[in-house]
Amino acid sequence: VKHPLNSKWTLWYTKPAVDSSESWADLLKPIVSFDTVEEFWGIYHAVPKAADLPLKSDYHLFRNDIKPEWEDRANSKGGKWSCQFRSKKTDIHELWTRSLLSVIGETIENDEQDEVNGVVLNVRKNGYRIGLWTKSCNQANLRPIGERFKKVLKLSDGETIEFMSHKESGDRNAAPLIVM
Ligand code: M7G
Repeated sequence: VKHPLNSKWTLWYTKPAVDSSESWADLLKPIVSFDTVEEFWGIYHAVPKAADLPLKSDYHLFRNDIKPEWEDRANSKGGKWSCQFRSKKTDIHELWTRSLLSVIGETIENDEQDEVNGVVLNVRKNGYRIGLWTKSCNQANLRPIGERFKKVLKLSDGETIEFMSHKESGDRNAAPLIVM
């Protein structure tokens, strides 16, 4: 017996660029899609763990046929909640697993909501970053999702997440829309 998820999900991978001739689009590829709990766990155990990924790589898990890009119709008016983990002591495997489960199990938002498009893990020199991508920049919708995301990421008091619209994310001087 297989237990269906509410949506189909696709895991994407961005491989690290070897040289600057490789574009964003060359580096980003879909790996596998699934729509049941059992398929999810099979894939989860088959792919490299978060802590074993190389620098400058990303995992992206996105709903249905949404591409993990700002340009996708579902993302273009939205943004992301993001949290940076600089400490080497962070158990990124656990936090990424919790993030994946909250998204595919849809506990990150209320039943009547349809805000969350996907979740992204960036592996960078200055640490890991987990981003939760949303359809809109509607603050009333985003705040409760952000509160849940902080619990998923086990943040302590004083640790914050930031929401940035994708439109502004290219602008180095832009301030986040929400910090909490
Ligand atoms: P990043 O991986 O979000 O952050 O973006 P980083 O600075 O920590 O590495 C790195 C670069 O990847 C951006 O400056 C863009 O050139 C490219 N890039 C990232 N994203 C998410 C997109 C996207 O959605 N669309 C396009 N066209 N390029 C992107």
